[in-house]
Amino acid sequence: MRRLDKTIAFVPTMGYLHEGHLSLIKKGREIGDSLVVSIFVNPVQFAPGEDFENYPRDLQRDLDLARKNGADVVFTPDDKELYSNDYQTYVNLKELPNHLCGISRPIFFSGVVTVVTKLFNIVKPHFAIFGQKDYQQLVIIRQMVCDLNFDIEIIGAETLREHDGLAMSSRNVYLTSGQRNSALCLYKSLQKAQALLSIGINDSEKIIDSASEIIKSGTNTEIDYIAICDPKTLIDIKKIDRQVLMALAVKVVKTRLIDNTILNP
Ligand code: PAJ
Repeated sequence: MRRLDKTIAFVPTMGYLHEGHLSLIKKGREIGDSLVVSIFVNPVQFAPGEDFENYPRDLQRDLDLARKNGADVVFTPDDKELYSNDYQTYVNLKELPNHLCGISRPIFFSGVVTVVTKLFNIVKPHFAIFGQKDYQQLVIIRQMVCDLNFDIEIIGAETLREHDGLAMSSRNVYLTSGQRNSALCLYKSLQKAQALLSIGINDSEKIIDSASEIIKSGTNTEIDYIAICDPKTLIDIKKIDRQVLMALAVKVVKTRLIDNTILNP
């Protein structure tokens, strides 16, 4: 495609595709002359004890969905194809992973950035699309592309939600119906935060306390973090006097869920 002077759009995923993934795929279809989707449950971004083995997989269904939504190529390498027995190289960032999800998942972003680097080198896209649902991941990929001089435009895409606000995620299948109900506390606390800010409460601590109350009032919920921070550096902000990122991670029994929003004063 490059030799034909055609552009390549790329959507990396770990599969078990949902509407959120499909919205990225549709965007990719619009942006590039050709569209590559990858499906690869990347072992090096899971720590021991996390859900690598149980991560939901359904390749046949994914291939059908990818094809129906406009993918020209679906790249589905196996583990040994990307990580041979003598594999040695990992890509790490100095600052951005030391916040939010990186604190409780210390090897996660090294694994993500390593696989995305490899996928970029294999696919050689002009554009790559990532969801804002994984906001820290998006910021980190943008930084890596800039730092390592990849000639790739990174495009951020909006978070798709279920009708009641729950952010779509492959991991939502782990939730029982009771747990799914508890999981709504993530979205509710983000909405409440914007409501508080709109009536002039701009103290991050107060907004985080209110979110924390909402989450704790749900059954079987355990807060990993709630943060209000600069959307580029991810450094905490105490007084909200400009656009900020509010991000949170909550465990509902064993399922760790994340969500975020941009708050506007
Ligand atoms: P995965 O969780 O499969 O997500 C693939 C892409 O879909 C990511 O860019 C993610 O932000 C986006 N996405 C997930 N849920 C979404 C939603 N509700 N709305 C819109 N977009 C959504 O993120 C990964 O895989 C991996 O870390 C990967 C980048 C593929 C590296 O292994």
